[in-house]
Amino acid sequence: MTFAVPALLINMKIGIVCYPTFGGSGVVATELGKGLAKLGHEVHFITYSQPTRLDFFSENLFYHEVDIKSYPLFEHAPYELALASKMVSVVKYEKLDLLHVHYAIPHASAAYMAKQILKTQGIQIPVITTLHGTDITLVGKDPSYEPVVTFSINQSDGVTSVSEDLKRETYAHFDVTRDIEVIPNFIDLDRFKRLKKEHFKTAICPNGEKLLVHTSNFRKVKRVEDVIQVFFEVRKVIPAKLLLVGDGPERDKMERLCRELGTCDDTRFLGKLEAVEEVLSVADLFLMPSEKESFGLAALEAMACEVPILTSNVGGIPELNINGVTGFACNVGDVQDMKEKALFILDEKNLPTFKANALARAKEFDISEILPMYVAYYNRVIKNTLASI
Ligand code: GMT
Repeated sequence: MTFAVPALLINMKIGIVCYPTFGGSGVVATELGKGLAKLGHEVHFITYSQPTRLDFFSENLFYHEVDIKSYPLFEHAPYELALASKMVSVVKYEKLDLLHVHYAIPHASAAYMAKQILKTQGIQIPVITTLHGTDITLVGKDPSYEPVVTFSINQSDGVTSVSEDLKRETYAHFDVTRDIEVIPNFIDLDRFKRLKKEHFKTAICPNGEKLLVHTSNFRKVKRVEDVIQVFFEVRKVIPAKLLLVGDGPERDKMERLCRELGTCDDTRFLGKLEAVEEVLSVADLFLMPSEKESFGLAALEAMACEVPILTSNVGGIPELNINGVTGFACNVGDVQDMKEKALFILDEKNLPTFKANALARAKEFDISEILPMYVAYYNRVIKNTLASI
């Protein structure tokens, strides 16, 4: 990786707060932290468990576990308070320059509380909140969270969103007065690339079948049932196999649907896989028929592995998937259209072009292009915050 290093604050001390699990926001936050550490910044992750992709040693990476103390009186342990307390101590003792929280709920409000506590101790800490998607489009809009989400976004010193569409959605549904900087998701093309895995392809598709792949957290919003229905339709026309990567609340239902449609012999549920690039390396088509999707990081990972994508046309997906070029973007739930578009892409006359286009587009989102945007934004926010004291 080669990055253009901005003139200001060469070595920052940055606190990153995220969900450390398999979700897209946690992946973006972890990869961002790793990229910043490679640039020489000191990065402190503050989470309730070790982020999934942070399982190695680096002199610039630190991990602070949030201690969640429970008590018989609590029906739910007060995570937000434990997180705010941990932020206070890490900012104070590690002398951080900035807190960057990913996913508004409850990270932005916990950061606000930490900031106020630190202020009483004479410490000013700028806070940046990155909006990832469901924190705005699903959960955040709910009246049980909306006032706190609006307040904590407005109280952040900087706000970023992962697509223009998510920025529009935020202004449409929340009384947000802050400027929102759009910084898209990114990919490390050194890791996500088409690997030589022909033996794997032969094992799954022994008769040259086309391989369709879907990866997600199997939540309702992902519409995994459409993946299975599209596959069912495609398989009526050409020999094909389906790999489903990930796990979540809809998994059982999806296994039942496969049994009902009689597609089980050609479908494999792989569960949570860390080396997803190995599966993507043998795929012919990636499916993302989501109901809502603020960016679609999983689709970008597929494109980096030279896999065309068939998606819905909602949210920020059209900012990634160029219709008719890198794949197709169809109306949510239009299985017939998706089937026709899938067959068009999978036609050997078209497939090589779609594959090449997918990779070319993915290159525009390489970490080396996007990381400098975060560094420049950090510098701007720190400068503005210091100027306003
Ligand atoms: O629901 C998910 O897909 C997970 C979620 C998350 O926050 O962990 O992903 C969201 O953030 C990703 C990273 O910015 C985006 O690429 C996904 O599009 C977004 N998911 C949705 O909007 C549904």
